[in-house]
Amino acid sequence: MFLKTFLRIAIWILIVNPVLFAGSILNPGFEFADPGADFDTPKDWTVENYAADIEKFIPSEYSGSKDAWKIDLITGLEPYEGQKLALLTNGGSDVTYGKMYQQIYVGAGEKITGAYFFGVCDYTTWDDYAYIKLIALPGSGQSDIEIVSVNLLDVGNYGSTDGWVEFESIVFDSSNAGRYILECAVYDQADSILESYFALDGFAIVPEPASVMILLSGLLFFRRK
Ligand SMILES: [Ca+2]
Ligand SMILES: [Ca+2]
Repeated sequence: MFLKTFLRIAIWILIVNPVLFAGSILNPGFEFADPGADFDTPKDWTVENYAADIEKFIPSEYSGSKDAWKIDLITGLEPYEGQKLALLTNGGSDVTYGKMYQQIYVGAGEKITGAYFFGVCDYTTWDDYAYIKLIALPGSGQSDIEIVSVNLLDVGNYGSTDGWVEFESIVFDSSNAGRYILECAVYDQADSILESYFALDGFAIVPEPASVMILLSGLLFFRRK
């Protein structure tokens, strides 16, 4: 009797649960845009200052140098996946950051993956920085979770990452699964004259095979008894 009940619950967790409670991000690959006056923004993402939905990132000439960038400045940066990517910048002497965010759900046994590019036109000690993080909803009892944190010191003066850098979050469990604000931003550390860029693409919420294995091994353990 107990075994039957347990098997039913286990099967429900394995089959029904991922369908009902699988995580979701809207427009995770930035393939869809909301038309804007100066630039299109990524659909389903709330944008502050500059976050553009573009087909290719070709750095324009601006006040900051890109002498140590590790991408071809002429051909630019192609999307990591699909036809489009999102580009954030803190450019503009009166704008100190660019940001986009949306509320997401991430389930137990899942992790968030994707790719970013970070390029600075600034130098130490004006350490511009960028991040991807989950912000806990008020009253949820959860804590903020950092996914990516990258700083001018990581790429050097007037430097950049070597193209796209793949990232993945922690694997969530029943204690921290739930709703969060997924926020991506690039900030000026001190001056806002020399800009930096943070490109993002290919976000996904994927099941971690190990957590499925733990469920399956638990099931086999009970079968043996
Ligand atoms: Ca894309
Ligand atoms: Ca700056």
